[in-house]
Amino acid sequence: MLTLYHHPYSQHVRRVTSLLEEAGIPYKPVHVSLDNGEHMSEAFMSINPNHQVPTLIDGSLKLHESNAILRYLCGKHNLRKWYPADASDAAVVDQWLDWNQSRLSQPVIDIVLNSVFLGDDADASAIENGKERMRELTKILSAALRDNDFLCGDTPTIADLSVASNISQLQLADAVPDDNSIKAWYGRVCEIPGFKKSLPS
Ligand SMILES: N[C@@H](CCC(=O)N[C@@H](CS)C(=O)NCC(=O)O)C(=O)O
Repeated sequence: MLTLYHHPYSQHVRRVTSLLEEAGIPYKPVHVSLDNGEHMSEAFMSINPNHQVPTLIDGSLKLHESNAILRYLCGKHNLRKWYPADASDAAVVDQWLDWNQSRLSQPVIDIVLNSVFLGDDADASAIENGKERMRELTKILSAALRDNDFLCGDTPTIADLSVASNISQLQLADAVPDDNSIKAWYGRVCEIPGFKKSLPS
């Protein structure tokens, strides 16, 4: 059985859990206490030297990077509706997966970490800077969703699970973009049972 090292408030884990739950793939969740520094332990670093969750173990395969894990699961379990076989369709999914990592991720981390988790150590300028960057990203995401129910067309793909996991993180800081297309799309993703199950209770 697969083992997934996770933390309930990790947006990067959330996208993986969503897919595992939605596809009904059995897995053993192992909680890594980021709060107590367990991710920096020798034992965990031997599994993932980047000291990060999610980390997936499947037999002899040890895999980190949430989007790589998503693609692996789709390939292994032939989840073509979540990650299409057609090269151009898959490329559009990849585009949004990469956009999520390279553009959306950091402002989300800056806003949420500093507004919710760092307490007295919070950096107010990082929050402001993150919100400023979010204004541009909101326009890009909103335009992509204007004519489509989901990022890559009429049905959800792993791109939606990945990007929506960051939007759900913004909810913690009450910073979900105030945009009708994004809110309607996020509502649709939240109706996906696997995504719903991945949200912290
Ligand atoms: N690029 C990685 C990022 C994973 C990540 O940043 N995980 C956070 C939790 S949300 C973590 O484990 N942080 C601990 C650390 O970086 O030391 C991915 O997509 O999986």
